[in-house]
Amino acid sequence: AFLENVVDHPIFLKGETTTRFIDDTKELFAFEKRQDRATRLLTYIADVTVNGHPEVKDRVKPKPGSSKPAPPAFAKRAPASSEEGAARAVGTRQLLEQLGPKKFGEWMRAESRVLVTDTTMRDAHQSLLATRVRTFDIAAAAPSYASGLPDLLSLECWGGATFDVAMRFLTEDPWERLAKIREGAPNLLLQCLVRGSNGVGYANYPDNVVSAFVHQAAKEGMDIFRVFDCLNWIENMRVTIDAVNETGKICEAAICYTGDLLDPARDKYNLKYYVTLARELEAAGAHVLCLKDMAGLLKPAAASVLIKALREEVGLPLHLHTHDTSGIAGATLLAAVEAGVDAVDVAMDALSGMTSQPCLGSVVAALKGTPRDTGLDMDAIREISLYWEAARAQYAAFESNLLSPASEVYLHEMPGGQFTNLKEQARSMGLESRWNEVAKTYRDVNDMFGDIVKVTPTSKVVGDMALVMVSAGLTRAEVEDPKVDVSFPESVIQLMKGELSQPPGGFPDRIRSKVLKGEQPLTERAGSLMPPADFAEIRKEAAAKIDRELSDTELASYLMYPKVFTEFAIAEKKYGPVSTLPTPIFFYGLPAGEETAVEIERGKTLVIRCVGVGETDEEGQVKVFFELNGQPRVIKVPNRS
Ligand code: BTN
Ligand code: 3PY
Ligand code: ZN
Repeated sequence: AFLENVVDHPIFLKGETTTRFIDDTKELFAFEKRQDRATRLLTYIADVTVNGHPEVKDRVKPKPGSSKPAPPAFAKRAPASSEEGAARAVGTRQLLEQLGPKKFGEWMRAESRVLVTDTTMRDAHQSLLATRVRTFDIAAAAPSYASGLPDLLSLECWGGATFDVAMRFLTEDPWERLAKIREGAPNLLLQCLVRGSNGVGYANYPDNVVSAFVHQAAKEGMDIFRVFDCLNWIENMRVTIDAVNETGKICEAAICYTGDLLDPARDKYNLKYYVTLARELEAAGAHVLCLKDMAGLLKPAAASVLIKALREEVGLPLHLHTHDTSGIAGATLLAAVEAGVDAVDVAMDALSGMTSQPCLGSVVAALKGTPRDTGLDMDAIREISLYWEAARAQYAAFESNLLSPASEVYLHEMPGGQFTNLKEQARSMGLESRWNEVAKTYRDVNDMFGDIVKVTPTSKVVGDMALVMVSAGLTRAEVEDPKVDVSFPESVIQLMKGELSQPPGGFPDRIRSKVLKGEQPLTERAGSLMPPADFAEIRKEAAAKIDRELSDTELASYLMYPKVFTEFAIAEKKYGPVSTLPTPIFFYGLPAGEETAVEIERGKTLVIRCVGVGETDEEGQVKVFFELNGQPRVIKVPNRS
């Protein structure tokens, strides 16, 4: 059919085919490109059907017969009227466009409603499902939020660990995810998490890399940048804060909460500490201040004291982020509301609780009829939550076995996203029965490092060290003893050198000098000592690796994760746009006799049916028989199982 189309084409018939023929008749060749994508997807489906997906190997399977997640459709409704109702024609996104970031912050602070951020698309699945929720399921929910919950402040949907995991484990492009959410929810602010000069990675990047990343994300539709540093070192946040301010988007600077504000024995992190940071962040150019309780350590009584003080001492609106690991975070949120917090983070019911955020629906219900009513619609919440419940069922492989709240979090202080991960890591090292020891050792490492803020990447370093100590049977005293030989993980060496961030006054001498073996740590910010990345040169280097040119977003990915991006791009070339496959097919393939419709781009759908899987031949190859849009297709893949 292709050849006939070509030879029948008027240009061809007129004998005017030149080297421009392909350029001038793209419609013919678009067909071939489509065909190619289909073949690649069939190859992927054949492979995963025969061999399984490595990410779910030996893991719990979803319950058979689970219902397909169907995002609810709502009739378009305007946001609830408020004094600014008229100005807020559509949603917070339009309000930001009208007001600009500074006035937007003032609006937040003046608003009597508690403003609500839904974290389901980022922190909730990062904390409950090892960050594995795919673009397919995330993007599908965006229009439901846009129409059903137009009064939300924002959707936290990007950054943090999602950037890395998307490429590394899900073979998908994080920028494509952002574009799809942006398209699906044009009225809501989109929010992301950036680790200051550690970008969305695990150590400092050159300043121009971090800055370019922020500019690119703003260009692709990101609105609120929540910026933090893993040791609350503001110097490590300035480049990011400045970059956000250059874009005209909202700079939400975060203070990480740790320790126990009301414990006089733990006075390193006292009220003065937080208030000083808050003032400095306000002066640094923040529009919103976030209190980021990444481990869920903020108790209700402490929240009352801290929120009141921060609101009195700075003029910025205050956004509270917490985790429900201890089971008491709902009470913390209500205490914070009472104390005047402007905005809170919650996760949609079906992905809330435990190491995730408190339950959105319950918080909304608790505030109904009070002066600080959120204005959010309970029916819409229930329907959207039902969608997430069905979506979550597809990720059974990534569920942790955490069945109840855990007050032990006050001992180890692990961030929500790390708790279940580290438990799993300990399990895979055969340390499952020794979890209490791991938890206790994690705390010992914290103390040995000088009682530090633990959040990515410092939390990972503490976890690495704790696992080394438990598996080698080393105590803190032994690790600190100059006479005992310890092989420190690379991440610990990096931390002590100052490549991630720096605590005020540096790390304790005892451990630092032992880890660095006399080498001097950095005294300046690591990123400031790195030469600026030569974007043109790096673009060339990357293009050579993947054998094609890179878009600007791809270059931004490569700059953050050169190896991970390269492997992703090569896998994408081989398997096509796997992000368009429904999740059960992505992880488990297509059983014989089943059919699926795959929309590879808007309006272009492939109907794929698996007819059967053949025997393995002498060369170890298996034929998988498909129908593609009704036409028979056979794909041969190696049997690696
Ligand atoms: C990658 O290699 O970066 C992408 C992961 C895709 C793995 C596919 S899934 C089907 C097949 N089975 C494997 O073990 N690997 C491939
Ligand atoms: C991240 O950096 O990914 C976090 O979620 C920190 O809390
Ligand atoms: Zn969090």
